[in-house]
Amino acid sequence: MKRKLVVGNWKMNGDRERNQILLREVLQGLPVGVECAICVPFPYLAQAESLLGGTSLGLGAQTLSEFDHGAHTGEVSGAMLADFSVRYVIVGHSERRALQGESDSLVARKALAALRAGLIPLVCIGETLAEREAGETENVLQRQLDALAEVLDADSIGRIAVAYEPVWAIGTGRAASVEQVQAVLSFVRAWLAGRVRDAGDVRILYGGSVKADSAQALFGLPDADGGLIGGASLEAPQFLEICEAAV
Ligand code: G2H
Repeated sequence: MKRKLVVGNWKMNGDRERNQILLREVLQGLPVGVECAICVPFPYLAQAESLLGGTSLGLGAQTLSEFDHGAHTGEVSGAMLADFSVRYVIVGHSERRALQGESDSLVARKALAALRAGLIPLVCIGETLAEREAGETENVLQRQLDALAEVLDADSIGRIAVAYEPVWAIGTGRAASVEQVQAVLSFVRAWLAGRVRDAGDVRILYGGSVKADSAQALFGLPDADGGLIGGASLEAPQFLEICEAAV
């Protein structure tokens, strides 16, 4: 049976001392029966790799280059991430789409680069508040998903995870309602079913202001396979409660 996946996205937070405390606390309370991971900033990959070695907490990164090597100053390749025991990589987070101008097609190429390196891309999609209020949610998601299918073949799509993160719910404390989330997750599942044979095996996560008190209801939705957790992953007790809610 497909276990749920809960991934902490530290974003640009942490330092060596705090990371060590946080990771030790998380490792002490990690539940079984759920797959958990944390996506740390690049400079802390080595530290996290050594603390996580031999544990069941997976290591992830927050982005990668679309290229495998070469003259791309400041970029980090999938192979480099794999070299630090990274298993997951977030691609297309809305903060990068908005602040770094990452396009739908670049996100798709990054997902492909992750798969080439043997990583699992967590591909983020989601609409802004203006798009939702204009009734454009499904069109936006369709466009973001279709861009993936331009670059990834069916087998590759079967190896990604999709994270639905409504932009208006990110870091705002305003999580989407369970009805809103399920409606989108089933839309994504239907899109997957049109492209891959075992669409039910592809994990679809929800992200956006998930907290310990909202996690259970969100993870209980028929098409929810886990969550991508930002702010709440920076405090061990809260992150652990969220992981527990996915068991
Ligand atoms: C959405 C989420 C993690 P938060 O960005 O990717 O962050 O839980 O803080 O809204």
